[in-house]
Amino acid sequence: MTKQQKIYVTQPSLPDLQAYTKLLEQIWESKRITNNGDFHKQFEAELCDFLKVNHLSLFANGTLALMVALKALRITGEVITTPYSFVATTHALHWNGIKPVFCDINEHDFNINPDKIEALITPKTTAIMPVHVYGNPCNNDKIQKIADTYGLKVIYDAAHAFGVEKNGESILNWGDLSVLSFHATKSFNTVEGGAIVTKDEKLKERIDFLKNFGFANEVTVVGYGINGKMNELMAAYGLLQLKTFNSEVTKRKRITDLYNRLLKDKKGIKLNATPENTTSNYSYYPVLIESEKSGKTRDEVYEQLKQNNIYARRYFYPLISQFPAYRGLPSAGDDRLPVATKIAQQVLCLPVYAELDEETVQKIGKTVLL
Ligand code: T4K
Repeated sequence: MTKQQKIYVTQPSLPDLQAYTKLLEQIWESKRITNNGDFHKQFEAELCDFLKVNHLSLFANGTLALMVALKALRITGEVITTPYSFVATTHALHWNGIKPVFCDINEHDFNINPDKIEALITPKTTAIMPVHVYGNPCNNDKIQKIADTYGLKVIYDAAHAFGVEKNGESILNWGDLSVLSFHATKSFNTVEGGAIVTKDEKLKERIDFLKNFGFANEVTVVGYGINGKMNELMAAYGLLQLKTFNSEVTKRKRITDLYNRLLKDKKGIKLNATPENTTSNYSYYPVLIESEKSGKTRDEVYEQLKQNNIYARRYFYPLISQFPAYRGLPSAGDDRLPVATKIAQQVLCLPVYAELDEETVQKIGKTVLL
C-alpha cells in the first residue's frame, strides 16, 4: 500500500470481465434486456439452489424488495423493528404508511432483543421486522414464538445475511419473508440488487406481480405494484458472482481472522464474536471502542484512521430513531433504547474486502491501537 492510497470500508469484487463480456454479447444478440428474461430466470433458479431456499424473487435493490415484502403480506398499522440498522429498514415501513415501533437490541449480537418485543405490542401491531445485523442471526425461536402467540407476521431484513446458515440450515427460511440486498457494498453484489425469499409458491407469485406494477397478465392489475425488477445485465453479472462467492468468503475470512489476532484482548476493544454453529459471509468487521477502558472515544479512533487514509465507517450511527424523520416517535427516545444508543456510540466497522492485503490489515490494526 502506498502512503497516499485511500482505504475504504469496502470495495466490491467484480466478475471476470471477459466472461461477462460473453454474456453481454448474448444479451445484445437477443435484445432481451429486462422483464424476466432468460438470465433472470436462471439466476433465480441458481440462487434458490445455492441458498437452499424454495422460492426467491429478484429485485432492482434491497429497499424496493423490503417495500414489496411488506405490501405482499398486507402489513398495516404498527411494526416492531430495530433502530440499529441502515435507514432503509424503517423507510420501507414509512413508504407503506406503517408506523415503526423501535425495540432495543442485544449487547452481544446487535440484533433486536426479543425479550423486549412483547411490551411494545398494541392492538395495531401486525408484524415484527428484525434485522440480522452484520449477518449475525437473530433469535428466531423467541421471535417466532411471540409472533405465533400474537398472530403477527415476521419479515426479516436479511440484507447482510447472504448465504448465512445456522446448524446447517439457511436462516433465510425463517419468518414469513426474508429480504436480501446485493448492493455493491455487500459480500455478494450485483452492482445494485436484492431479493425476497419465501417458502410459499403463491406468495412468490404475488410478489412477482407486485414488482411488475401489479400486473398478473397483460390486462389484470392485482394490487398497488411498483417497478422493482432486476434487469438482464445484472442477472447475468450475478450468475458469474455466484461462481466465485465461496472464494470471496474465504478471502474475507482470512482478513477477519487476521484482525481477530491483532485486536483480540486489547484493552477497550470489543470484537464481534461469531455466533455458535453459524456460518458468516464476513461482510463487516465491527469493533466496539469502550472509551473508559481504551482512553479514546470511537470518534477519536475514527479520525485517527482517517488521518492515515483509512476510511472506516460507523455503521450504524446515528440510530435510525435519532434521525429527524423518526425521532418524534414515542418509541424513539434514547432512554427507551439504552443498549442501541450505547453501541451506536462505540461501533466502528473496519475495512474488509477480498483484495485487502495483509500488510494493510496490519497497518489498520496498528492505527486502531495508536
Ligand atoms: N437493510 C439493511 C440492513 C442494509 O444494510 C441495507 C443497505 C438495506 C436494507 C438496503 O439495501 P439496498 O437498497 O442498498 O440494496 C451503504 C449501501 O449503499 C447500502 O446498500 C448498505 N445497506 C449500507 C450499510 O451501506 P453507504 O452510503 O455507506 O455507501 P457508500 O457509497 O458510502 O460506500 C461505502 C464505501 O464503499 C465507499 O466509501 C467506497 C466503497 N465503494 C462503494 C461503492 C458504492 C466502492 O468501492 N465501490 C462502490 O461502487 O451505504
